[in-house]
Amino acid sequence: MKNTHHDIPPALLQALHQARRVVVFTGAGVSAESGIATFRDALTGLWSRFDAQALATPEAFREHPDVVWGWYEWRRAQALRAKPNAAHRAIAELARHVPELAVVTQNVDDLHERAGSARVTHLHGSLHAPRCSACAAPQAFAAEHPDEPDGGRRIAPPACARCRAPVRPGVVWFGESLPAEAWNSAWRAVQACDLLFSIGTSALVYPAAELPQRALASGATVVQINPAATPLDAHAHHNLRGAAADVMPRLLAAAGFGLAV
Ligand code: BV8
Ligand code: ZN
Repeated sequence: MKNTHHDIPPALLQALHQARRVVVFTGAGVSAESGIATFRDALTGLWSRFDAQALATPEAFREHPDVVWGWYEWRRAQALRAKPNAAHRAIAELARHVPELAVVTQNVDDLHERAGSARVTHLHGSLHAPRCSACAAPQAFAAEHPDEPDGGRRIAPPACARCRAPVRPGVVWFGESLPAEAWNSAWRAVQACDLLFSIGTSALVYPAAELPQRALASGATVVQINPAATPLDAHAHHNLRGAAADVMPRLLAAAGFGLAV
């Protein structure tokens, strides 16, 4: 069948048709079209004077718990308002057309799950799993969430229901190690895959950014989807320049995996 979708290389379609184990590795760019600010530009208003890397740390939480908690509550409000976009849906649909597909995400929102992806590994935790900063007991959120479209505000973190220490966001901060279970399962999936998509990530944060390199080393085909260049450009077999919500549905259509109407 002639490839009517101009910029999906036939070699990529062939690799996709032959793939048995696929890994879809995603970053904040896959949620951008759902209105969730990518990590690098999640700093407006109150936080505009902070650098994301400085704010997403245990030190920042210790020094200004209300600024950090307020930032995460603002981001959680965004995530709760957001809807999965066509990229999330195409990734969920793709799993129906290949023998095995694992989603490994750096994102802390739950849009992959809400789009129907069954196997999702969160390397950097989740906005929806707060825990005690001292005894690590999981905490429930109070029903309401702050609705701060911008500017945000300081919010004192709640006290742990068990030991009264401050509750912290359930995410992995810079300088913290990734959850061993998540990292091991992502590593195993990448070792075994024959095709890895790297979608919407600047490929700058480690150890997550090692995963596409690992896939290349294991002989997998690596496909990158990003409107901008990243350090992965030089190594990926295919670089599809564009927005995930635009490219992913076209990729499935070109492969004859058209989204179920
Ligand atoms: C660890 C959760 C040690 C929190 C995050 C020097 C060299 C190398 C490494 C280091 C170093 N110094 C320090 C380190 C280690 C550090 C690190 O890698 N730093 C980097 C910045 C150099 N890593 C760590 O600290 C990690 N832990 O190493 O522990 C250790 C070891 C052993 C024992 C104990 C300790 C922990 C890293 C996890 C940090 N937490 N997130 C939160 O979310 O607040 S990472 C954070 O950045 C985000 O969560 C995100 O996951 C990650 C990467 O960002 P991206 O997802 O790529 O998003 P970004 O905004 O950067 O880019 C968006 C992309 O989308 C762009 O490319 C854009 O073009 C594209 N895009 C935009 N629109 C679209 C699109 N793509 C497609 N479609 C669109 N429409
Ligand atoms: Zn506690």
